[in-house]
Amino acid sequence: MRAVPEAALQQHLKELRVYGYTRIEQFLDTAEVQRLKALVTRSYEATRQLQYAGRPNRDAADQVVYNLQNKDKYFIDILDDPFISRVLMTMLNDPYYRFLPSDVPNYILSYYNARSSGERLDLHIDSVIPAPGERTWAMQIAFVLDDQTPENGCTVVVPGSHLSGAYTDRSLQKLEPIRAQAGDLVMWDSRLWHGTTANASGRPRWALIATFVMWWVKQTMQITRSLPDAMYQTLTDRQKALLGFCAIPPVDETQRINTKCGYDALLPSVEDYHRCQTAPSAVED
Ligand SMILES: O=C(O)CCC(=O)C(=O)O
Repeated sequence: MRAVPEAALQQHLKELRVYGYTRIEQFLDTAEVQRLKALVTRSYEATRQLQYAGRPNRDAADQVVYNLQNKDKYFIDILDDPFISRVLMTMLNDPYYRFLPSDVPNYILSYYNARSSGERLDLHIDSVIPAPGERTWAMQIAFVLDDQTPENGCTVVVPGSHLSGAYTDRSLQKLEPIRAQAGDLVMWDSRLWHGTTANASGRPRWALIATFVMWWVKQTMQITRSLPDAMYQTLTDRQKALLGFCAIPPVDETQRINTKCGYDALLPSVEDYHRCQTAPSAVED
């Protein structure tokens, strides 16, 4: 992943604040794109027979590989890039977190999928509720693995709509297509009205979409429960925190009195978290 100069980083932050999205051109080099595409294809083939609950025709609308963090460590490593962390810390770090130093992420991963467009994806927000104002609590980043155009299911946005304080208007006709190239990184405030065009090309349009939230927001998937322990053992403390292991609510006050904690409270294995969550401490009369 290429280094982004400070002046460019400041511009990307300005674009996020004003337009609600920004595009970092050629963030990944060709080898990185190829490596990620090969991993996505392998994961897609490996999960092809899997039924997705609530989606009887799982590939009818689009193709999705869920929970990339469980599939290959490289999917986690790319999230921990210095530029991405700087931007997301600016947007999502809680300055009063206390249990971690102020120069490391305290936001967490909520949802991490690879997606190839199929049918049109209607305008939506992923912040769940709309709200105007400078602060957001959810951000999405897309690693673009195929050139995307209005013909093959590119992302579309309504610039500035993150500040509207309103749910989407799906009848809006004039939408901004993001014509990104393979290797680009697109970042947006999850309050932004966004969707995709239909993919009429007959070819895949893969992008990796990671949703990050402030530490107190409930994760979309139970990332800390489903992560294979073999993967957990390879992670740095910072990566464990990024996946939410420093933001698991305690069972009760004898375990901890805060949802959030620091690296010092991380446990040796995923099994240990399961045990903590299922065995409330015994309180004797
Ligand atoms: O695939 C895309 O470009 C956008 C996906 C999207 O809107 C989402 O994951 O919320």
